This record gives sequence, structure tokens and C-alpha cells, in this order.
Amino acid sequence: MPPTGPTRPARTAPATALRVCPLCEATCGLTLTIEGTRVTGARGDRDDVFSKGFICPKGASFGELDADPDRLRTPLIRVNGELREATWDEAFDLIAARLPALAEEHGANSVGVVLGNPNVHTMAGALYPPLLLGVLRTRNLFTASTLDQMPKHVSSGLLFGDALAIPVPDLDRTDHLLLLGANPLDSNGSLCTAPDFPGKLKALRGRGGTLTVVDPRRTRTAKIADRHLAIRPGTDALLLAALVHVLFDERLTDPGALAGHLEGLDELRAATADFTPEAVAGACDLDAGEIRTLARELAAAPTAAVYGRIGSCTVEYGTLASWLIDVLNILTGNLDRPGGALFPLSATDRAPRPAGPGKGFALGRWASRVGGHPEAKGELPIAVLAEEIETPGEGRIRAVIALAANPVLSAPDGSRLDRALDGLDFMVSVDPYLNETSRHADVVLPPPPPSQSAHFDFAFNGFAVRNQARYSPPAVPLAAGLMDECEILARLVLAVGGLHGADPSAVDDQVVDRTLTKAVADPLSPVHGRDAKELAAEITHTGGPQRRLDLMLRLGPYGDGFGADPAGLTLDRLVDRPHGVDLGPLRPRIPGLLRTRSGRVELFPAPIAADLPRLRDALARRPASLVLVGRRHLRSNNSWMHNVPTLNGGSNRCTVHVHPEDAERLGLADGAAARVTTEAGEITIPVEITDTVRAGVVSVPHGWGHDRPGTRMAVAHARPGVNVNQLLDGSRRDPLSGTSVLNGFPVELAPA
Ligand SMILES: Nc1nc2c(c(=O)[nH]1)N[C@H]1C(S)=C(S)[C@@H](COP(=O)(O)OP(=O)(O)OC[C@H]3O[C@@H](n4cnc5c(=O)[nH]c(N)nc54)[C@H](O)[C@@H]3O)O[C@H]1N2
Ligand SMILES: Nc1nc2c(c(=O)[nH]1)N[C@H]1C(S)=C(S)[C@@H](COP(=O)(O)OP(=O)(O)OC[C@H]3O[C@@H](n4cnc5c(=O)[nH]c(N)nc54)[C@H](O)[C@@H]3O)O[C@H]1N2
Ligand code: SF4
Ligand SMILES: [Mo]
Repeated sequence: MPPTGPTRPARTAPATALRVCPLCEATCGLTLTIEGTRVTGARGDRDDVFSKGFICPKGASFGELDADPDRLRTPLIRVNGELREATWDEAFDLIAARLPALAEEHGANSVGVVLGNPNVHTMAGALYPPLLLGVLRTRNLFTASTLDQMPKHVSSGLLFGDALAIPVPDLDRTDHLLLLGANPLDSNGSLCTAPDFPGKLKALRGRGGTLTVVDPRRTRTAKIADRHLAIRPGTDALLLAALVHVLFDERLTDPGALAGHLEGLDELRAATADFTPEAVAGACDLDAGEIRTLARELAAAPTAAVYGRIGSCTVEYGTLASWLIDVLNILTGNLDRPGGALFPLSATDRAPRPAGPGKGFALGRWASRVGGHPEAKGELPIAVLAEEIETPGEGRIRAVIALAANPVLSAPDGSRLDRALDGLDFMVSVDPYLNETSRHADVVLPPPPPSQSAHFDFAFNGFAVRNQARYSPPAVPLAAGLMDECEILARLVLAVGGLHGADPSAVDDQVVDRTLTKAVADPLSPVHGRDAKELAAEITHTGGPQRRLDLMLRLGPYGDGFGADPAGLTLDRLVDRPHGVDLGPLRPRIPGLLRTRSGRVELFPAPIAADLPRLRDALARRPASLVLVGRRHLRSNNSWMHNVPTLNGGSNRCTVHVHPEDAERLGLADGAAARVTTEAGEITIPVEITDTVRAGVVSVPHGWGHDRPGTRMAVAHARPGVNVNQLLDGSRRDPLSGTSVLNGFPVELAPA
């Protein structure tokens, strides 16, 4: 027996807990060190079936972020114009007293909903916003997607009939990766969930594969590539159209197994006939011969994948570029084949169905009230939110519910939105911080830190380079006075729906009942013909979100089907395997996945055809002499991590990158302040001279500008940076998707 005596202080070794990191799309498994109820360390979980120990500096700061003293610990409500601490009951009472009455008086559209990026990183954000929207029935839905990936949804909707059917590059098996407008060495990947993206790119090169990077900046990703094309911003669609042209022109197209599932091939060939490499070379500022070589290499590679991200989406021809990326994958036979670009099948997806025609994808089913901007995927462009609040008349937005969103910094012209939000009758923010957006709210409902929440990646498993499933229970117990975000959102659904005060688990029970009632009536379901009530009783988990997750897993493609496949997945099985369950490499899914009206891949859809003349016009346009692009720093995440000291500082600085030639021409000195101006606004920002941007391009990161009053983020406020989106008024958008043009817009630069 070890000696124990009363004089020896009791020393317990720190405990550990596993938690999938919610801080970016890579979804790394972390091993957290827990002392008492605090997370004091984080390292990569080497046994994680997917991430195998990878971690980045953000994940390593999990503990600091989690324990940020500026996180709100109680709800806030506005009393006599001032926000003050309140109880949860007071907060929900106020919402229930105000919102339903407002919607009743002014109509459903008078309530606008804004969903920000972290919703895709939480269970709450996946499970409750659809219910909230179902109760509100508003058409005024705005999300970060129209600052991000909406072009990809539109292109997938049109090509495959399903806006969520987004193919991802098969990183572990491909022989040639053509990567446009993405910098995964800093972002750790997006719409391509791949922990250790850097390692996967190095492995690709290590096995003799080729990496081509198209980016106006020589990024860390470009630096490890075989070939870097420093394209002129905004012209990727031209480059891609020329690659398509060469494939047709040189008879290099070979769609392989897809050949029998394509529609519109001849129309596509005709439409791209004039986009020759020579025709686009000037606009793209690339060499025509190099474009031809790239097309030939893509066609010749045993397997290849074309992948684009922010720099191909938040640009003038974002939907066309997103579409052409998959057209290239299709024409080279790489879509839906191992080593190419494949559709993941996540554990909570619907189980695959037999092939056949679907409902298709419609755009512009309604339009915004003031500007007549068409919806895409049920959303209006977030850039028109301010005008919808400001402009009087029937259907004006009078109240806003913002969930995990900071559009004052992340969307164009935050100053205008600032004023607009100030003029609302009522606003609710669900946010851990009092920041540039939530400071306008009448009620702020703070979720607990991530260590106190359970986690499952509903969104990112659907974009993962390998099928797998992992569940993390809360690493530490919910602190006194806090409320789980699932419960916050369930109570919000009840409060706005006129059921204030009801048991929040009723919200989840209703979903479970509805889902099971449908499933037992569905001849293709593994539970067809069984009793819905009996099945509900088989879900023994007590928490509402856990019950719903278990149900989705069990009815999903790998599920136990409530006994139909006894070896299949259940939540209990995931709980038993804390490092996750590997579900294998991605597999072909066409034609079963297609939901177009034709039941085929619609290669040349009408809205695309109608937008193509705009691209053709770009061939003749004189390029602007100076344009701005963004950039992400490894230790950043959009607008909300600047309050963690280790993530704000060092090389993570809000500066404008300027090429030496431009600096000299414009008389700018390194470290001096410069004024960046556009027709919409201006910012003053320190200059960093670097040849990592090409001449004619400057780069400013987003998410900064923490100098507004009334926030409670001391570290961010002390090192505020400036807000690049103040250079935009929101009028530059990709027309099909409503996505803001955040990259490749003309600016002027001068010493300040
Ligand atoms: N110029 C320019 N602008 C850009 C971009 C760009 O590249 N250039 N990128 C765009 C892109 S891709 C995106 S996705 C958007 C992002 O823009 P937003 O969707 O506004 O997201 P964030 O800036 O990350 O702010 C997230 C908010 O959620 C809160 N939050 C954090 N964790 C949680 C949580 O667990 N629960 C809740 N309820 N809230 C939480 C944070 O405090 C913060 O207020 O920005 C876009 N804006
Ligand atoms: N560290 C960190 N990681 C993040 C985030 C973060 O803020 N910080 N944000 C997360 C989010 S919300 C997202 S959506 C993802 C984004 O993930 P990525 O798209 O990989 O991120 P970015 O670093 O914005 O990379 C975009 C690249 O496009 C280039 N670019 C700009 N304009 C053009 C153009 O016209 N053509 C081409 N070919 N390239 C162009 C830019 O120079 C930049 O290098 O990152 C996620 N991960
Ligand atoms: S790469 Fe992303 S998911 Fe992985 S540790 Fe870093 S922030 Fe977390
Ligand atoms: Mo994003």
C-alpha cells in the first residue's frame, strides 16, 4: 500500500476527456486535460479514427478560449436602453412577451433570422434553427452562406438536384489536385473536412502526385505546390472555362462511368467554344500554353480532383466558377470515382434511395422585398439585410433573431448595419460574447463554453474525405447558472411559437414522433410497418438532442435500423467508442444521389446558360489596376477569436499586404499607414510589404474592427484592427447565389 498520511495533500492526476474540436471544419479529435472543472490543456488525440493526433494552434488554445473571462455567464436584457444581467426566466419572458405579438401584428416576414458560421459547429445549430424557421415562417432568412459557399450550393443544386450534394476531393487517393482559391495550410480546409490537410498534401506529393495551386497570393499552400498560378483575382471562371474548352477541343473528355448519366454535353461544348486559352490568358494574366498544359495533365492523370473554395466563391463569377469546377471533374471522369471528387455519405444522412427523377432545384422562388433580390436555397443575400430593416413599408424587418452571427463585422458595410440594427423594435442574440452585433440586442442568451456541450458534426461529416462518426459528451459538467445551447434554442422555439414555459424536451419529442411516424409508413425504411411508439420507447437516451441524434443514426445509412442490422450504428455504440467509428473511404453514389428532374447530371442548366454572357463580357473588360483579396491567418477564425491573447498578436496582424512594386509606385513604406478607398468606403491600415501577393493585388484579412463601443471583449478591443468590409456597400454580388463579392474588387491605395 502506498503511504498515505494526513500530512500529505491529496493529489489527483489531472483527468482527461476527449472532445472533437469545433473551431474549424477539420474536426480534429482533442484530448483535453481537465483540472477540476477547467480545461487546462489540449493535445491531438492520437487514437482518433479520423484525425490521428493532428492539432493546430487554435485547437491547442481550446482551454484559453473556453475559459475566456469575457464570455457572458448570464443572459442580458435591455432595460431603459441599457443591457443588464438577468435570469433565464426574465430573458425568455421578455422574448415571449415581444416577438409573437410583433409577428402577429406585422406579419411573419417582420422577423428576420440571421444564422452565423458557428451554427455548423454545434449540435444546437444543426438541430434547432430549422424548427425555429418552421415556427416563424419568415422569408427573411440570412446566413453566412451568402458570404461564403452559396455559389457551391447553387451549382450543386443545378447539376445534381441537391444543393447539399457537394463533392469533395479524395485527398488520400488522388494523383493530381487542382486547388483554386483555397489555402488549407492556414484555413485547415473548408467544404472538405480533412484533419491534417497539410499532411495529406505532403503525402500526395510524396506518392508522386501533383499539386497545382491557383491563387493571386503565394500562400503557404502555394509554397508546397508543384505549380502555382498567380491568377488575376476574379478570373477563375475564365481559366476553368478555357480548361473545359481544351478538353473538348483536343478530344480529351472521358466521363467514364458517368457517361450514361449526363445531359447537356453538346450544349456545354458549344457554350465554351469561344473560351480558348488565348482568349482568357490576358484577363487571367496567365500563359495560354500553361493553361493548355494544365488541361492535358488533368486529363492524363490516372485520377484528379478539382477543388475550389473562398477565392472561387466570393467573387464576381462565383456560381459559374463553382459549376465549372465540377464540370471539369465530370469531363475528366473524376467525379464520383475514387481518387477524384466523391460525395460523402455521413452517418446521419438519409439512407440511399433507388435512382430516379427528383424534384430538382429551383432558384428565385421569391425575392427580397426592397431590392427584388432572388432567394437561393431559401435564403436572401445577407448584404441586403440592412435595407430590409431600414426601408419602411409592409413586410419591413422589425425584429431580428441572430444565432451565432456577427454580421456587423462579417458582412459588407457594418456601419450601415450597425445603424439599422439600432433601429429595430426587438432583437435577440444567442452568443457567448457581447460583441459588435449582439450589443444591439434586447436579449442576449449566452451558450456555455464548448467544453460543457456535447458534440456531433452533423454538418461536416457530410463534407468529410472519409466516412466516420464521432460523438463527444460534455467534457465537464454544465456550470451553475448556464444553460445548454440546445435547451436555449428549444426554449426560444417555444417562446416565439406561443408555447412559452412548456417543457423544452417537447420540442425534440415532437421531432422524434414525426420522424418515426414517417419512417414506419415508408416502404424503403428498415422500420417499415413497425409501431412508432414502440420504437420511440427503444430510444433510451434522456436528453432531447441525444434522442434525436440516436434516431438519425439508427435510421441512417449505417444504422442498426432498430434491430434490422444488429451490428449497425446507434448512439450507444458511438459512446462506447470515444475515438470514433471509421466508416470507410468515400464510395461512388451516382445515380442514386441525383435529385434533378431528369434524374441525370444536368451539365448545362438554364440559369448557368443565362449567366454565361456576363463571363464572356469579362474577356473584353480592362482589368482594374489594383484589386483587394482577403486572407486567413492560421490562428484566426473569422471575427470571434481575437479575444484570446495567444490568438491575437505575433504574425496574426491586421495589415494590408502590398507587393514591393506597388509599394514603390504608390510611395508606401513598410509599417506606415495607408488609406484604402473604394466608392463605398475607406479604411486606414498599416502596410506590410511582401512579394507573397502578386503585383496589382493587395490583401486584407477580415473579421477585425473591434473598436466599436459597447462591446465586452477587452483583448480584441485593445488590438482592434480595421474592418475590411467597410470598403463594400453590398451591391457587388454573384447574381445567381446572392453571394457578396469579397475578393477581387477594385481599390485605391495611398499613404495615409
Ligand atoms: N471580407 C471578408 N468577409 C468575410 C469573409 C472573407 O473571407 N472576407 N469570410 C466570410 C465567411 S466564409 C464567413 S463563414 C463569415 C462568418 O461570419 P459570421 O457568421 O458572422 O461568423 P463569425 O464572424 O465567426 O462570428 C460568429 C459569432 O458566433 C459567436 N459564437 C461563437 N461560438 C458560438 C457558439 O457556440 N454558439 C453561439 N450561439 N454563438 C457562438 C461568436 O461570438 C460570434 O458572434 O464571414 C464572412 N466574411
Ligand atoms: N485559420 C482560419 N481558418 C479558418 C477560418 C479563419 O478565419 N481562419 N475560417 C473558416 C471559414 S468560415 C472558411 S469558409 C474557410 C475558408 O477556407 P479557405 O478558402 O481555404 O480560406 P482562405 O484562406 O480564405 O483562402 C482563400 C484563398 O483564395 C485566394 N483568392 C482570393 N481571390 C481569389 C481569386 O479570385 N482567385 C483565386 N484562385 N484565389 C483567390 C486568397 O488569396 C486566399 O489564399 O476557412 C475556415 N478556416
Ligand atoms: S485544425 Fe481546426 S479542428 Fe483541428 S485543432 Fe485546429 S481548429 Fe481544431
Ligand atoms: Mo466560412
